[in-house]
Amino acid sequence: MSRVAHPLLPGTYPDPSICRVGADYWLVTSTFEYVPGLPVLHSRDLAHWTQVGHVVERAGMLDLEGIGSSGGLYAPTIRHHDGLFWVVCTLVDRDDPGRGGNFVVTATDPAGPWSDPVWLDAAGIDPSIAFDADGRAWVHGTRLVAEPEWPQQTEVWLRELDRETLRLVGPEHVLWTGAVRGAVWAEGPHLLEKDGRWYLVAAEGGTELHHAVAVARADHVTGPYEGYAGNPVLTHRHLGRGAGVVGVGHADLVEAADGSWWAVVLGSRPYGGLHTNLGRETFLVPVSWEDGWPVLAPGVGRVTDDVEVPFADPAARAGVPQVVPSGPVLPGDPRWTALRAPVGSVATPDGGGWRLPVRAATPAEPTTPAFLGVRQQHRDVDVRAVLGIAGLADGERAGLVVRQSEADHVTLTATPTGDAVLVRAVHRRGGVETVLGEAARPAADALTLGLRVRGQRYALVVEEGERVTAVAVADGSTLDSMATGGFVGLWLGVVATSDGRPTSSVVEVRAFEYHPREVLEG
Ligand code: 6LW
Repeated sequence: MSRVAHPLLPGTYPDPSICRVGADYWLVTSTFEYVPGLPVLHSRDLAHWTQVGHVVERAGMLDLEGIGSSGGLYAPTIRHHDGLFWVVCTLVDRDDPGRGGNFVVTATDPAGPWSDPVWLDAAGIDPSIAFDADGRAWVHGTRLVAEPEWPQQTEVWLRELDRETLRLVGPEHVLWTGAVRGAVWAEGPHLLEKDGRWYLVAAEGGTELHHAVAVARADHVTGPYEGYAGNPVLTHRHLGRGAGVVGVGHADLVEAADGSWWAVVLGSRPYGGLHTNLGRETFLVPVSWEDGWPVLAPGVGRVTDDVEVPFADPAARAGVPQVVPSGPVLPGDPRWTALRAPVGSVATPDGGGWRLPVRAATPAEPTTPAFLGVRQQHRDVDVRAVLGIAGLADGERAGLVVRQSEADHVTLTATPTGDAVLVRAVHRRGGVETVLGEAARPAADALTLGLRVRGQRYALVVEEGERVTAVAVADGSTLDSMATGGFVGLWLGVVATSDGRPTSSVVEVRAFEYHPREVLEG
């Protein structure tokens, strides 16, 4: 018995895509405006995952400058064929539909390096790629229907990819517009070949509460595709808002080494009302086949609290996903992300923290502020940042940020003002700033700022030895994507800004710690 606690990947790991090569499973997820982008995770048992790198990890590999929050890198697909790993993905600018598009990258080692992106001549989002028995590559994706029968009607298209030139060639085929008439966003399509038939697995209903997984099949990759009479094959849309996991969809199927089948899906765990601060997370469901059709979560029909993976490593502690170590987040930890481009941070000589150049940009702009952060992966978590602020010029500030987007975030920053340090908590909500609280401290070279997150209560604190003083408490239920729109959960990080003035200052992030407060069993 090897029961694996859900979610498989806590925090913002949406749109999971998975493939197996021999004994190894590889998984990628969306990262939007955060870089490095598209984490690559590895597992030997589907249960325990270790991040080995990122697909988009070189400066300049993709230009995300100016791309607003919840734009950026959407819904990658990872596949392996003939010694090569393939990732197809979309770079989205929600304010400029003419920018970005679908691209393909390849690597011989999924840990990288990945090739520079090659843009595909195809509109829409959520590209996927499948290889047939002859080695021909078939790219498919989702796009809005040109003359829709209903608003936000989308269609799944397919074209062959020339593997040498990486160009789409031959005729285009429209495969599918969803199982349900009137359903929005038939999306996240993945084609797979099994027992001489082609299966199209696609999400529909939109990525929020009505999300679902549907399936169609055909004798030829180009169709015609016949929808399954048992659709949808997985959804939580009928469970209501009180369900422990909502918005389940966007499945990718994989055959395990023992011949069993599995699907990774996204879903969200609301708390404190219909609020999903942890974003869309990755879950695992078993798959069986009946009469030539897949049954997701047979006998249960839903994502469960935990899942039995017979071949999972029993020595690994259940309930402790390996992507979430507790304690200091050191430079080199793959959880660190910046916004849109690297920020020029350098590990401190002791390797315990960062030297972070201050930037003129603030977190309110869709550019690259001096920000380094990690996903909020737990409902209850303590964060502590020890900040060396001696290098800040008067009026510059450095501190912590609870981030949803440019328009919605909370900062707790320290500003040297001569003989004192002003600590201020500000909530930027829908683009409007409100000071939540202030505290003055004597001038100092270093300061420890912290977050005490308990459900929707985000206490912003100053730590002085054992003494912990709350400067303000922010309401987390104003920050999640249900409240603000968008596709991401919250990030917790450090930020340093001169608020628009030219600067060459450097802040020392001497330590950044992330301590989940949930009691982990095992
Ligand atoms: C993604 C789409 C979706 O491209 O959300 O869940 C979008 N569905 O498939 C962003 O993650």
